[in-house]
Amino acid sequence: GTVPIPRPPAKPFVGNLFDVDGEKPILGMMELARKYGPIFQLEVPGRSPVIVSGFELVDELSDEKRFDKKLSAPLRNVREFGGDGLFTAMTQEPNWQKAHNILLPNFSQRAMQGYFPMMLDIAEQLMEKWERLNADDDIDVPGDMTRLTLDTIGLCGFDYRFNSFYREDMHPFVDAMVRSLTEAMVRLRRLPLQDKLMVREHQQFQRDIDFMNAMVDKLIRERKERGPLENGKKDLLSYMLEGVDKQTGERLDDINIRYQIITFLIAGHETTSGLLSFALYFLLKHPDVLAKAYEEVDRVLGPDPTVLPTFAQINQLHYVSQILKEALRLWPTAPAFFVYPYEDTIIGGKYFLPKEKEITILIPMLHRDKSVWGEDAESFNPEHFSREAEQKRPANAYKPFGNGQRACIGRQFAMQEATLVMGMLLQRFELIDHLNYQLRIKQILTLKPEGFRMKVRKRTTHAVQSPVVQIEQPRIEAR
Ligand code: FDE
Repeated sequence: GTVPIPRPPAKPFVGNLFDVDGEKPILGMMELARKYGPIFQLEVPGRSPVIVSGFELVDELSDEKRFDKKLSAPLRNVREFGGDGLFTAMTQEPNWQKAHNILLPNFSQRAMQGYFPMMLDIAEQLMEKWERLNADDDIDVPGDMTRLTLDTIGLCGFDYRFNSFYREDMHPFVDAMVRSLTEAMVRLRRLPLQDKLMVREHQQFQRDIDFMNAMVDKLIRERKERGPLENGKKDLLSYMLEGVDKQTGERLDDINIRYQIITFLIAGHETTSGLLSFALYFLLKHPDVLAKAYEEVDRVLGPDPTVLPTFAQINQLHYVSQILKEALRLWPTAPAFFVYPYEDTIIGGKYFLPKEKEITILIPMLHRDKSVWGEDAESFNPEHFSREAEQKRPANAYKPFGNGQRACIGRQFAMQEATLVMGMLLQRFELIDHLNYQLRIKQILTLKPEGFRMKVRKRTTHAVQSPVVQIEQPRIEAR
């Protein structure tokens, strides 16, 4: 037999709409998960999402024979500007498979080498900015990380320089994007009639969408006029324009390419900037971890910041990558994904789910499940990603990049970018927690540490004086 899914008590008419904080719905759901357990159901006007965070249930929901990605209410709102781009397309739409086939090879480990010089270009701009700060200047960490990640995806994706480090304010694309993402999220809290009355918000939403479309359409038009990039250089846009899907023999059309570009600009920078910000926050609060990270960076990159890191060296920063993974465990910056069952089904041996039911996978709580992460699941400890720990842990315990064929296509891209930047920062700077910053979470669909500021000072002492890896470098590169 089946048992009912636990439900927090609901109020008439609005149900649980106000049990979950409108500005930080993920934090509200985390609290409910602590109270009601690994599965519970909310009552919100028009829908009744099931929220799952226990490992065993998520493990079952990861079975792609039974479950597929759901275009949930938040994603349907994002679809107004993401269109049938990869993120907001349904798996069954022909454009999803087509774009997936065309673009997947451009995110392989091998493809990453091609993006490396462009990533380095933008990373150097961040280093130069921080090197030139005065002793009393402090840093808006998420702000600078957003500049970095936007400029990186702009350059690697579309040979476009947002030049965010050359301006005080953010590029107008960022404003339009942040406003649209915010609107996509706060709409969920409005009752249907109430939403109809938000005329100004709807007009602003439309203006922002028009702005993003116009900017991106111009980029595509200009590239078509100008032809391929010089010296055989390839960016994502070249692959989108040239790529042919082997399955159908078709190319992507211009409207779909527009949606892909907007998707990549958004997906490629919001989440990675949050990842770098959380990782820096954790380093500030864990001097022992920071010391180990310095030790590794000095050993692998050497003490001389004028010698730029190579692709091979960045791939050797294992401890740095453990730190990043651990940051994504506690605060996965894309904190939820959604699935539905193809057919009526039962999970956990007792919970009935009707066909097509929307299920939210609440990643931060999955990542705190003590049955797989151990008693110290709540604390920051990069040893959770030591080789032995990773081997022992079941695959579906860690899902910061989503699941299966609909998992993040930019995973390697984001990890390479973040490891490079973290390595270069640690090679150069001491981190100073001058405000004794206390973590507050900001959510605009993705998560970031709110109001996080710190200072840096150029490092004077390095653990290792001679760069050991420097000697091996030519050999590694020759492979
Ligand atoms: C995707 C993704 C996901 C899934 C979602 C769902 O399921 O709904 C997730 C969870 C993610 N993603 C996450 C993340 C994190 C980070 C750091 C990132 N991510 C990053 C990035 C970068 C880039 C470029 C990207 N990313 C992109 C992307 C895309 C396109 C997608 C969609 C895919 C398909 O096909 O579906 C994703 N991403 Fe990420």
